[in-house]
Amino acid sequence: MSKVYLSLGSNLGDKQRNLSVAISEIEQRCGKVELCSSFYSTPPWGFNSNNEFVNLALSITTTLEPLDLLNVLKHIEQVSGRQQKAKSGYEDRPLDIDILFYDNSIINSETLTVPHPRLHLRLFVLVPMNEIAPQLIHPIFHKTIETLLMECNDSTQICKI
Ligand code: PH2
Ligand code: MG
Ligand code: MG
Repeated sequence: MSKVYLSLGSNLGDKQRNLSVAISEIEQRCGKVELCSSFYSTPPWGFNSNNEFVNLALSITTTLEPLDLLNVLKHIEQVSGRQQKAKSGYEDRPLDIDILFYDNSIINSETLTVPHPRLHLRLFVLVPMNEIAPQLIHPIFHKTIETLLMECNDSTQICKI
């Protein structure tokens, strides 16, 4: 059984509903949802859009291997109405699910990088993660989430819903 941390985000449609549906899909298809953060309203990071995001983090226990888990999560994104990804850059989306951590694994395959390579740069990931796992240690930086949050230079305004 593996312990996995996920980041969920939505900035199109009924965002909170998209996320709630995603959480129950994850529970049905991937494994038990152990912890779930609050929902946060966050400005788009890394691209311009008028549509604010709602973001959260959760932990699950799963028997799925990393690439199988990725495929199931992609399927859940597509069922939520997400179109195929733009060729480059970020875009608005009804649902995005990213694998942040998979046990202590470091994975660099063509389709999956774990830990998520930009998680330490993003308050919309670190603030929800700090709520559910402040003492979790990043297997590459060897720092806790709490420390990564203190050291993060992101100055965007994010607030609990
Ligand atoms: N996801 C991105 C890019 N920018 N910004 C916010 N606030 N929330 C996101 O989930 C997000 C983003 C790429 O997946
Ligand atoms: Mg993402
Ligand atoms: Mg993604």
